[in-house]
Amino acid sequence: MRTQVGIVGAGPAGLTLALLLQQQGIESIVLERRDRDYVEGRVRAGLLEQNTVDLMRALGVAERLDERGLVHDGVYLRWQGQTQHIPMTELTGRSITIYGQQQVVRDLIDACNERGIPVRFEVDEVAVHDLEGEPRITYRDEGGEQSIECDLIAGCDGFHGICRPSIPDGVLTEHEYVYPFGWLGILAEAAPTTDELIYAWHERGFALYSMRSPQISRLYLQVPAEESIEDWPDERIWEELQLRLGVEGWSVGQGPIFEKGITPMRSFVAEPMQYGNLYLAGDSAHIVPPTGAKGLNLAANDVRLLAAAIAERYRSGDIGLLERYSETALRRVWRAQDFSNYMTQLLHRFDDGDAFQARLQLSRLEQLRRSEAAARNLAENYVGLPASDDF
Ligand code: RFL
Ligand code: PHB
Repeated sequence: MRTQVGIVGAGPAGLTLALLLQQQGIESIVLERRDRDYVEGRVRAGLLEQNTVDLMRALGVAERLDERGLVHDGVYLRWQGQTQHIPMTELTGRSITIYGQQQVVRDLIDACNERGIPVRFEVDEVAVHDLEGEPRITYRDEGGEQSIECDLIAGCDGFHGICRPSIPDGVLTEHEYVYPFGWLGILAEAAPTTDELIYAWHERGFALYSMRSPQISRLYLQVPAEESIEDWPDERIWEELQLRLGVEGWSVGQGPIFEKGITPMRSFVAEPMQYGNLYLAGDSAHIVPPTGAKGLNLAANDVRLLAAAIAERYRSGDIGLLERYSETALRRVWRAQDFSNYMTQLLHRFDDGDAFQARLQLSRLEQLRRSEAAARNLAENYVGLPASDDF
């Protein structure tokens, strides 16, 4: 088999890349280890920056997103019984949209199917070879051993994928910070009792009130990193959410919980995001803590830049954009790392509630209330700085 671009991983990065390439007349094959139901069922992110929504529209895959996405013009910060609204759109002219990653992935897979892009699910033993020369991908499916020759490989196989570890030792610099806590996340059949997301600072730890639809709430609690989900029966989750998010005369809307899990939190960047003819995109190259809601949006931005660079190579033979792909993508990656770290440091309980750190956090929250410049800085990063050729 032969194709122009071999894509490993059918998450948001791999699928979006395949569609972007096809728009430029470039062929690709997407290889995915899991089955389609598993990929579409994974509950993850839910907040799309305007840049990501624009990209989905440009790809012609935003019909359901435009119909069902919840457009938000601000968020609330809550601490010690007070609530501060950050009017994102007023401060930046941009908005965010709540639309589940599960829905994004389903829409992307449907579009690949309709447009005849091959996405092979349930392939085993994927391996990449000859990255410095004419690259090849091998894998096993029900027909036995398979091999695909290609011009370029896109490693869109997430943090635990095989592409990044296939780069020879000594090439990558890996930066990593693992936080001493995780997020327990739930989906509940409960109408949200808030119009915008609420990020709450609390002595007992951080909590976030998000949503998926007018009937479905998505909520998160900071928990210790080693926490087991068995220790969190539904009643305990609701009790803790009410304690951390509740204010006088108002409470979190409750309903049956139909999904719950704990996600560890880390910051990670591997650089450069390329080696020979292998290009990394999305979680395979970087992980951010979810407090800034950047993971999915960074994946979308990486492949926007990568697709443009690949298209330029085929159109004119100029490989300048490809050579600069990593440098360009990393500008936004590091901006998002800093912002995600800032949001995490601002809102989480660290070091057993160290009183000095807590006072610093409260002072920063107070500054967001008093200073429009501080609020605007948060808003600009949160909604995402506008996409361009070099950012
Ligand atoms: P993905 O979505 O992980 O997709 C990678 C795909 O590659 C497949 N794969 C392989 N395929 C073939 N061969 C192999 N050897 C393979 N190894 C792996 C995988 O099965 C998968 O289908 O990465 P991508 O496309 O870069 O997209 C990135 C986003 O998914 C990610 O940044 C966000 O979901 C991060 N994230 C969150 N971000 C937020 O902004 N808000 C959140 O609330 C939030 N929650 C989460 C998250 C990530 C999580 N993970 C990765 C553990 C919750 C979780 C549980
Ligand atoms: C979500 O809705 O899942 C979500 C929203 C905002 C975040 C993280 C997750 O910062």
